[in-house]
Amino acid sequence: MNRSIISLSVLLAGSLALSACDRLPNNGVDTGSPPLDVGGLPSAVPTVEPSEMPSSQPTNPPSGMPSGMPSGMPSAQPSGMPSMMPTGMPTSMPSASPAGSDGPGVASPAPVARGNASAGRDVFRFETFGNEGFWTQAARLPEGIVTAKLTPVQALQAGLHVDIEALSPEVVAVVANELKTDLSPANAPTLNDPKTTIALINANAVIGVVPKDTNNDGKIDVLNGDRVGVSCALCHGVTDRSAFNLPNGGSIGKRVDGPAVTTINVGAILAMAANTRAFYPAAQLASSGNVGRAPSGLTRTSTEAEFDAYFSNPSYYPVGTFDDTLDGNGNSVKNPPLFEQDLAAPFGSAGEIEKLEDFSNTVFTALFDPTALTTADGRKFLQARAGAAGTQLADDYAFVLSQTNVTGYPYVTAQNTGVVSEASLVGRRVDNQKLLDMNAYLSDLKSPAGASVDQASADRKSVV
Ligand code: HEC
Ligand SMILES: [Ca+2]
Ligand SMILES: [Ca+2]
Ligand SMILES: [Ca+2]
Repeated sequence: MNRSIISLSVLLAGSLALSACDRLPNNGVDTGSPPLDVGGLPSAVPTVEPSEMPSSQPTNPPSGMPSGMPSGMPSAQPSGMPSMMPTGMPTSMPSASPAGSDGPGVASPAPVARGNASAGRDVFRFETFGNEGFWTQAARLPEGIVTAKLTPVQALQAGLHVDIEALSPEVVAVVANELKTDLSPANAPTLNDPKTTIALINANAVIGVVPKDTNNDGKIDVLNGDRVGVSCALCHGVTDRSAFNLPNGGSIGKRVDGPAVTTINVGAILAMAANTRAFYPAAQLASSGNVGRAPSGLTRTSTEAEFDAYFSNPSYYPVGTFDDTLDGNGNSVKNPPLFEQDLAAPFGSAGEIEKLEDFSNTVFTALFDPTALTTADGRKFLQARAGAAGTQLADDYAFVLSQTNVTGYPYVTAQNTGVVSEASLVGRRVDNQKLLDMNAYLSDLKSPAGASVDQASADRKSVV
C-alpha cells in the first residue's frame, strides 16, 4: 500500500500527462482546461510502475452482493500510463543481483525490527489508533450498515469473515443450526436479521471491523455512543472456514491471519458508508485525468449516489481489491497475502519501502484516515509529489469534507513529526512499539501448506 502512497506523484503525474497530452476519447471529462502545472516534479524516467501492471488484475468473479451489480469480469487496468520515479527512493533499491542469484538485488536487506509478537497479534487484529473517528464520524459506515439493513448473510456475501471464537456458546448453537438450512429468511431468521449484524459487530466478531468503547461505559454498543474502526485483518485475515464457507464470499470459523482476502468486496463496503464521499481521494476523479476503469471520473460536487455507484460497481472497483493510492486514480489492486515478510524487504509491490513499520505507519496514518491529506504536512506531501495538482486534490477534498459536515479531523492518534518522509509520509507517526510488535507477529506468520503434489513428478528435473 505504501508503494502507492510513495508513488502518488507518479500516478498523479501520469494522469495529468494523460489529461494534458493524450486525452482519451469519450472519457466525458474533457473540460478543455489548460494543462495543470506539474512543475517541481522529478524529471521523467520512462518506466512502468510494476504495481500498476495487469498482474494486479483481479481474478475473482463479483460476489453475490444484494445490490444487483453487473456481472462480468472487471476490465483491465488502464494501460500505457506514463510513470516517473518518485523522489526520495530508499537507498536499498535493488541494484545488480548478487552473482549466482536470481533473487532481489539487495544483498542484505535490513532485518525486520522486532517487538513482542504476541502483543503484535492484537495490533494486527484490533488496533485502530482512533480511526473509528474517520469510519464512524466521517465516512459513517455504521449508519450506512443500519440504513442498508445489512444482514449477516449479506455481510458474508460481501466477503466478510466471522470469528466464531468471539461468539457466546448460545449464539454459536443458534447459528450452527441455521447454517444447516438453505439460509432462507424462513429457515435462518437470525442470520437474516440486520440486528444480528450489529450484534456480531458489537461482539468484535466481524474480522477487521473493530468496535471501540468510545463512551467508556464498559460495554460495546455501536448504536449507542460507540464507534467502529478498521484493522489490518480486514484485508489480510480470514478464518479456517470450520463452521461455514460461502463460495466467493466470507466464512465463519477460527481466525487465520495472513492469507490474502480475495473475495471481500471492499468497494461495496465503502459504498455502504452513509458518507462515501469521505473517500474522495481514493475514488476515480475527473480532476486527476479520469484514470481508472469507469468511463468518467467523479468531481467534488458529485453526489453520494454517484460515489456509491462508482465504488459498488465491481467493474470499476473489483472484488478482492483495495485502492491504496490516494491520488484520484481509480486503480484498486489485489489484496496480497502477508507471508514471509522477513524475506520480502523492501516492501510494497514495487519494493520501495525499506521498513515494514514504515509501511504499516502509512496505512494507519493515511489510508485508514485519509483526512490527514488536508493537514499542513499532508499538503506538503501532496505538493512535493504532484505540485499544484496535489494542492488541488487537498483543496477539493477539504471542500468535500466541509460539504458533508465532517469536522474534527484528522482522527488517528499519532505524533506530528513535522517531517514528511518514509517514516511519516503525511507527517504523522503512530506508537512505534506497537508497529514493532506487529512486525514480529507478521514475520512469524506461517504460510499455509502447499498443494499436495506427486513427489516423483516434482523431483523430475527435466522440462518438457
Ligand atoms: C482494505 C484492504 C487492506 C487493509 C485494511 C490493509 N491492507 Fe495491506 N495491502 C492491501 C493491498 C491491496 C495491498 C497491495 C498494495 C500494493 O500492491 O502495494 C497491500 C499490501 C500490503 C503489504 C505489502 C506486502 C508485500 O509483499 O510487500 C503489507 C506489508 C501490508 N499490506 C500490511 C498491512 C498492514 C500492516 C495493515 C494494517 C495497518 C494493512 N496492510 C491493511 C490491502 C489492505
Ligand atoms: Ca460503550
Ligand atoms: Ca454511500
Ligand atoms: Ca487511487
